[in-house]
Parts: sequence; C-alpha cells; structure tokens
Amino acid sequence: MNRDILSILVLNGPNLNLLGLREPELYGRQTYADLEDYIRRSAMELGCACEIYQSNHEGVLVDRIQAARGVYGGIVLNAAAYTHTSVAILDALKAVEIPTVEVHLTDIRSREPFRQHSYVSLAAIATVVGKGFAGYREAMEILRNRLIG
Ligand code: CA2
Repeated sequence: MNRDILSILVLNGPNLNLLGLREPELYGRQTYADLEDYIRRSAMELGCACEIYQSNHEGVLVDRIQAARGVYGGIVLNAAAYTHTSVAILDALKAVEIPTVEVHLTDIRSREPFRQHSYVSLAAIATVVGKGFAGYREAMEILRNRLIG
C-alpha cells in the first residue's frame, strides 16, 4: 500500500462565498465558512492534505489550476456558473493533467437546461451532484482511492 499523503486543491467558483446568505431553499442555510470547515474536517478524516480557494473570477481560477501542476495530486472543483460556460477552465484542466473531480451542491442534471451541460465534465474523472456538502467528501474519497489506493 502506498502511504503517501495526497494533497488536494479544492477550488470553488463564483458566488459560492454567498452560501447561506441567499437562496436557502436551493443551497441550504450553512455558510461558506461552514463549507470550508466541513472540507477541512473531511480531508483530515480521509488522511489527505487540502487547500481551499474560492474566486469569483474566471482568470483567477485558470491561474490557480495552472499553478497546481506539480503541487497537488488532485483537484476538487465546483466551478459554479463557469461550469456551464468556461472553455478556458476546461482547457486549463486538460493542460495540467491533474485528476479532477467535479462537484455540485445541487443536482444540475435536474435543473434548468442551461445548467445541464458542463464543460468541466469533459476533463473530470468523475462528477458528484446533488449531495450538498457531502459531495466534497465523496470527491476527495474518489481521488484518494484512485491515487493512493
Ligand atoms: O450546485 C452547484 O454547486 C452549482 O455549481 C452552484 C452554482 C450554479 O451556478 C451551478 O449551476 C450549480 C451557483 C453557486 C452560487 O451559490 C449561491 C449561494 C447562495 C446564494 C446565491 C448563490
């Protein structure tokens, strides 16, 4: 068994910093700080190291993905609205070749038609939707199982 610690970059896209403050019927009442706590706790329980970063800016997310090369073994990405629009994020993911699991709090497959297409899916090894915060833990588990065994 390989006992290396897996280092994971968790990237969150636009407006996720507003969690808990708007649209609780869709995204729940827990805040972005609660999400960060949940991710840190889950990473620790899974024996992974993680860094969490949120940005409202597409280019900043592209920069973070590019800078992840050689630093992180895996990426967990909720690109939020950029999921459905960003060829730039897709190209960055393809360029760095870091195993990436896509996460969405809600089930984008059963929401509006414009949310049902994901550019991120074209580069992701797996996609987890509709499981709320637990989706982030599942995404880290998928990476750990795939990369560490
Ligand atoms: O379900 C998800 O995780 C999404 O990535 C969330 C994005 C949405 O654009 C995607 O289609 C699906 C929206 C994140 C914004 O979150 C908010 C939270 C509270 C209030 C307003 C927005």
